[in-house]
Amino acid sequence: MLTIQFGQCGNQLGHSLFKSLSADLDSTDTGISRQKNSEYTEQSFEKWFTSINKDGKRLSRAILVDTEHKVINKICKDTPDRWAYRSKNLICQSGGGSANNWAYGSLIKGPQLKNDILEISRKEIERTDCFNGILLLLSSAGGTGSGVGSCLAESLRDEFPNKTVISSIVLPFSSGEVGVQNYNTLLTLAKFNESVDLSFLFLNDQIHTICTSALNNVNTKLVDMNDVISRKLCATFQPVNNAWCNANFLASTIACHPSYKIATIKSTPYVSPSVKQYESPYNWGVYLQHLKQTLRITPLADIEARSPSKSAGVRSSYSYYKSVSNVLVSRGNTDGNDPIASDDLRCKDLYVDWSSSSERFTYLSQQRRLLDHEKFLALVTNNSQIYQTLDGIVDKAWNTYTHSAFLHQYKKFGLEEDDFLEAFAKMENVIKDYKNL
Ligand SMILES: Nc1nc2c(ncn2[C@@H]2O[C@H](COP(=O)(O)OP(=O)(O)OP(=O)(O)O)[C@@H](O)[C@H]2O)c(=O)[nH]1
Ligand SMILES: [Mg+2]
Repeated sequence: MLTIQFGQCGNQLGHSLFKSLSADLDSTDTGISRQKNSEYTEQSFEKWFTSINKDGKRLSRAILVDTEHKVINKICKDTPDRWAYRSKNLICQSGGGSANNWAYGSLIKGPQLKNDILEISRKEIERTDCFNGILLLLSSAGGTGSGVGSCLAESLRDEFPNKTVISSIVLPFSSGEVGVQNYNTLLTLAKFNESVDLSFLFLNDQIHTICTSALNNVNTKLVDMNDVISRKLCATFQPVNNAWCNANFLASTIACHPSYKIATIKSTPYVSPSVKQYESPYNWGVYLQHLKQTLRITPLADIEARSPSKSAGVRSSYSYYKSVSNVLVSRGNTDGNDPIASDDLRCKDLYVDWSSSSERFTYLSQQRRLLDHEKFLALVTNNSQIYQTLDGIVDKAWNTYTHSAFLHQYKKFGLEEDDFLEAFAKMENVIKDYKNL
């Protein structure tokens, strides 16, 4: 997997991801035999790292891109003993960033940086025997991640038409950030939906609630939120027992229909470090039901951020958002007297009528523990719920647009009103498709 990290959020999130991956490789509390563990670590290393450098550190297969030095300098100083970035893979312009402006990032900065990024990507792909895919990390609200990221998503698609490209896009807090965030998000999602095979969306509001509620962290910072997102990504992408499961398989399974390429990752449990030592994990069944609840149509907000509960039975009267596809990944021991009844997520009423029963649900497992979790479950879900989030963003962007607010900031870098209208039309189509599921 070649990871390309754009802008502040992309780089900070990527840094957290590699910290988690490296910690997972070094974990000794694995719950499986040494032989099996070395198979796992070998596969994981090959996926995310290229080699060991002369200081004995793992070299991450990552490209870091920004239009200012601050963030990349900061994370390079913070690299722990066990892994490092390849210094030639840092692509950083000196400047003041892209000023939260998608047009500036996409139409000015992107074209300036494009050749360097493609050149390093080519080298990284040549270094790999069995290339897995490209993972793009960014936020949609600023100028670099959203704009340069959009420009590169398109260029990577042209340059590597047969490689799988997956994006992880962080959506802004719904209030209290910059006025143009909805424009930037609209333009980013419209571009990515066209260029990449699959996009994972992470909502900062939801991730923040997981930190404050499930993890009981009243002083939640971005670094804590990135840790939560990283665990979701690790749970999804770290090796599983099913050897055929690579990035291409995941993208084509989750986005099995070309009109539906957006997914979220629900996961459980989140246990605050202060209570971890006193808490023994629930049976798999409790976690499974908890994740199933996150698919329910309910006025209860943020079910994922609540604690799993033994009494959370699932009534047949519940109705669920319709899914196009779901992939469940379990990490931890499912042998012995606590098996996992994954078929519970196979039932027809969770899915659209037209999905084929063999395609709509996939269960992947890994007996090895992930990081410090005795049990961890991730549900990668492509379902209709996402239309509400998208609708909210597009609605707010449209409201700003009808007042012609901020438009001159975009026009001065070459973005026309027609480009906006095209993005609105594309996203309204996506929303309509998801809403009609
Ligand atoms: N989850 C998370 N969100 C972040 C992080 N850093 C920034 N954000 C969010 O990202 C958005 C701002 O985008 P940035 O990534 O800072 O912007 P950028 O891509 O560097 O673009 P410019 O600074 O405008 O050049 C806001 O919605 C922030 O809440 C992070 O480390 N984690
Ligand atoms: Mg920035």
